[in-house]
Amino acid sequence: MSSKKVLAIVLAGGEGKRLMPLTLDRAKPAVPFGGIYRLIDFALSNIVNSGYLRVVVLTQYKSHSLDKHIAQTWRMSSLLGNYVAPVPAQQRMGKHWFRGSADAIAQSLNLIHEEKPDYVVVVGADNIYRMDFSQMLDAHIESGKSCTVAAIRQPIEMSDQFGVIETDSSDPTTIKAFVEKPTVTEGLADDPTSILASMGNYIFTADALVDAVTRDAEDDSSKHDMGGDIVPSFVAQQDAAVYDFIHNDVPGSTDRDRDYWRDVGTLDAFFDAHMDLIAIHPVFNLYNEEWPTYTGNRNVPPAKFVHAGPGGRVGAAVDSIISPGVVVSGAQVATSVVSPGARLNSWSTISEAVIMDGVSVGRHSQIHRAIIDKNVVVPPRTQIGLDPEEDRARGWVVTGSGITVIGKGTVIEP
Ligand code: ADQ
Repeated sequence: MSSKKVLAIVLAGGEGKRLMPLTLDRAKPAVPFGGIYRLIDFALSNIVNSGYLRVVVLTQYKSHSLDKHIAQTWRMSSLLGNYVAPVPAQQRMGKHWFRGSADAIAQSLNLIHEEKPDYVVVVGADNIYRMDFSQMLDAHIESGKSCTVAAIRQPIEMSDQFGVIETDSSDPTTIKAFVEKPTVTEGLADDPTSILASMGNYIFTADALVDAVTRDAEDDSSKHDMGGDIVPSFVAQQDAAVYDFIHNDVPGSTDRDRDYWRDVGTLDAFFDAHMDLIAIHPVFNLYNEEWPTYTGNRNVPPAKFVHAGPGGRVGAAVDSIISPGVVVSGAQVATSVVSPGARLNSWSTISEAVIMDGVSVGRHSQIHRAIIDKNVVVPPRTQIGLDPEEDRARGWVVTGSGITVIGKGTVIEP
């Protein structure tokens, strides 16, 4: 690992419109994930496991639960100068909040001036993956460029969701072109069905980043976006390198989950990423102790499974993640992720579902292919996810692939 001084910046101000209603009153990086985590825990765990212990988290939109989570979970000992600090929009460049993600950095340049790092690692906060940024830093230093963009192959039909990178075979590490969210019709030479997508993770030589965002802040024609404006400005000067995620080797990874990376920006992707966790041979393995994913320790009792008899049913779960503090009382759970404090009562059936904190499911209810946000009360004999038309008529969100989503705290009419 390089002994250079590194500051990590987590961009955590995204609104997450496409995750509504889960982002109705929380920032996207604070959305719960995987039973006991929040999305930002994956980026922060990668940073800390990479050995970078000075971290600022740039927040803006509905940041209360994010701030609380960071304060409770990620406060590090300041003895060695280590910290994870949430920083709200500073309004240093006029009375607006952050415009784009580059403006968030421009407004917080004082943090870079104070810390005087050699390199700045800038990462998004809403992807699920494991990555060792110290390996990417070694490649950044070796490339001699001022900006390095992490990249992964993605299906060509998803090109309009990503920054798309072009290189040429004579010099495969220099980025020749970078276009933010284009519609691409021609794939890679060796794989026409794929494009090389930016993962939204960057390493900059610190002085070059300061120059670029300072110049960008004064440019009224810019949208002040990292992918849309800052990266292309380095590419235009042939000063950007690509780091292919395929070369990143995180300790304890398996062949199955080594290149796992998922952008969970939509409800369907968010749901599918949960199903990835509970697959029998998980494509993303939470149980890798060599590269742990950290989160808050909540002091709740162990999960309990009750046979609610006589005449009742065995409380059971299979192919599922059941968090501490859950009571499965005579309910049958399959292929689901259940968060702390959920109460699942007799004769109810829950399958292919994401059940968040404190949800209670009354007797004889059925839940299938659904995401139920925190503290929702499901009364007895309720059906969720069985009839999309009926679910929509009740005011619930139903996604394109038929996942029903019920927002935080909804008390469903019996
Ligand atoms: P998007 O995720 O669509 O694409 P963006 O909405 O800017 O880009 O979000 C990137 C990260 O920045 C997220 O973590 C978000 O929360 C945060 N963010 C956005 N605006 C912010 C602001 N004003 N202040 C602080 N944080 C902010 C990006 C890249 C693409 C790349 C995909 C990969 O732009 O090139 O392909 O990520 O998912």
